[in-house]
Amino acid sequence: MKSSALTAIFATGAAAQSGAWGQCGGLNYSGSTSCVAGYHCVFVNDWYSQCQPGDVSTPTSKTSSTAASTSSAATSSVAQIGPWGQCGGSGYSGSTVCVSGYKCVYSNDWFSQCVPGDATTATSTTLKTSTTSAIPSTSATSTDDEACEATSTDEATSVTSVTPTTSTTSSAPASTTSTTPSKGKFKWFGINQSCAEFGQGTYPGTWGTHFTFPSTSSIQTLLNDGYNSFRIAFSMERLAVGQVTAPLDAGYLKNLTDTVNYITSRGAWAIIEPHNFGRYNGNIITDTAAFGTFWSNIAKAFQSNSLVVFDTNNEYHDMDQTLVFNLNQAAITAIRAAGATSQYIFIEGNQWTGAWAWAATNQNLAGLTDPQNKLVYQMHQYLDSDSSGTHDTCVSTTIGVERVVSATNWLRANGKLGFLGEFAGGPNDNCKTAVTKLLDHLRDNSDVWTGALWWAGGPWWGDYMFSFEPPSGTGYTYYNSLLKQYLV
Ligand SMILES: *[C@@H]1O[C@H](CO)[C@@H](O)[C@H](O)[C@H]1NC(C)=O
Ligand SMILES: *[C@@H]1O[C@H](CO)[C@@H](O)[C@H](O)[C@H]1NC(C)=O
Ligand SMILES: CC(=O)N[C@H]1CO[C@H](CO)[C@@H](O)[C@@H]1O
Repeated sequence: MKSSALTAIFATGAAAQSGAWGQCGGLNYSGSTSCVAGYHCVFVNDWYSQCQPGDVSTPTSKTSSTAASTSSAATSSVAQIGPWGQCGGSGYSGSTVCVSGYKCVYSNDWFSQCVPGDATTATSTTLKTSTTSAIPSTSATSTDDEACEATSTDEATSVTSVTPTTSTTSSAPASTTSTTPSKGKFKWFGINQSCAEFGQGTYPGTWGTHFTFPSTSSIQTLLNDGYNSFRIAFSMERLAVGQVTAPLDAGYLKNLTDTVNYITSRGAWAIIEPHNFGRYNGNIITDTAAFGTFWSNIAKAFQSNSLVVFDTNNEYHDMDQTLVFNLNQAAITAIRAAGATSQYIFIEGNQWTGAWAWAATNQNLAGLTDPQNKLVYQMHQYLDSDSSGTHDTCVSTTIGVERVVSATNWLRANGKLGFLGEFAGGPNDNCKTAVTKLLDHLRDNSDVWTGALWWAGGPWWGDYMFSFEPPSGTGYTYYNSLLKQYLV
C-alpha cells in the first residue's frame, strides 16, 4: 500500500491529530479529537464528528458534547482516521491508520481513504489513470439505416405514466455538505438520446440525411421500462445558425421542443445538451458573452418547463481551464437572468468531463455560483483502456469504481452533487460486472451521486456495441435487465 510509508512520520507526533476529513469524535470513537492545521472538528451526528476546513478558533455552532466527551482519548499515541476519512496521498500529513474495521486504501496519488475492511488484508487498488481520452467517432452517420425514424409526436399511443420519483432523499440542494456516504436512490436514471447531433461538420445539414431526432416510440419503450431521464444531444450550429448569438432556428427548435415535451409531459426529465465540446464550427468558443446569449435564448424557450435540465456543453477538452469556468458561469448567469429559475443546470468540465480526471483537472469549477443553487456536476466515465468508450472490453471488473472514486471524494469534499452523464460497457461478463460495481458505488454514495445515464440510444446506432435503442440494440438487450435494478 502506497501510503504506509507515511505512518512513520506521523507516529512521532506527541498529540495525534486527525487528518483532513478524518473522524475526530463520536460515540465509541477513541481516536484523536484534534485536527491537523487548517481543519477543525465539526459535529456531524452523535456517532461522527469530522475534521473540516476552517480555523480552530472559529468553532461552528454545534460543538459536540460527544466529541468533547471523548477527549480523554487524545492520549493515544497514534491517531486513527474514521470511516471514509483520508489516510494518505501526496501532500497529506495526517494519520495513515484507520479505525478498527476500516483499512487504508489507495485511491489515487492524492488520496487514500479508510474503507470498510480488515487492515490486515490490504488491497492495493492501483488506480489506472488513463492519460488519454480518445476522440470518439460519433460519425456513424449512416444515412441509409432504415432503423431511423422521424420524431412524430402522434406515436404517443401508450401513455403509461412514469412517476418521476422526486424523492426528497436524493434531491438535496447542491449546497448540502455531506460528510458521510449514504446509500439511497438515484434522482435521475436513464439513457442518452442521440441523432440530432449527427452529421457533425455538415451545418446546418439536412434532416433525415445528416441528422434526425430521437424516436418517440423508442423513448416510450424506455419510459415503460421505468427510465426517467433522457439526455438529448443537439448541435449549436443547427440551433443558432451562422453564429453563436443567432436567434434560434424555428424548425430545429420545434423538433427539439417536440422531443422534450414528449418526455416531460410524461413526467420524466429532459436534459438538453449542445454536443459541441466547447466549440462552434470546430473553433473553441472564447466569447463568453456570446455563449451567454445562446443560453439565454434557450432558457427563454424552455423557461416554463421545470423538468428540463440545461447541460451547458458536452465534454470540454483541451481548453484553458479558466475559460471552461467562464463559459459555465456565463451560461448559468444567462439562464437565470432569462427567467428560467426552476431548472437544474448540469456543469461539464475539461478533459472530456472525465470522472477519472475530474479532481485533478476541474477544481476551479467548485467556485461556480448559481443564485438558485441547482448546479449538478456532470461527469462521464467509460471502462475501456483509454476511457474513451470505443472498445467493447473493460480493463477489469473494478475499473469503474477505481476511476470514479476520486470524483466521489471531490464531490463530498467540496459539498457538490454529481451525475454520471455517460457510461457504458460492452456486452460481456467482465464489463457487466464492472458496470454493476460502478453503479453500486454510485448508489452507495447517493448523497453526492444523483444518477447516471447509459450511452446511448438513438435511431441511427445500428449494431453499435452500446446501442440502447429498443427493441434490439446491443446494449439494450444485454443491459436493460441490469440497469432496471437501479431505477429511481
Ligand atoms: C458502542 O458502545 C456501546 C456501549 O459500550 C456498545 O453497546 C455498542 O455496541 C458500541 N457500538 C459500536 C459500533 O461499537
Ligand atoms: C423537423 O422534423 C420534421 C419531421 O417531423 C422534418 O420534416 C423537418 O425537416 C425537421 N426540421 C428540422 C430543422 O429538423
Ligand atoms: C461511447 C461513445 O461514443 N461515447 C461518446 C459519447 O459522446 C461523447 C461526445 O460525442 C463522446 O465523447 C463519448 O466518447
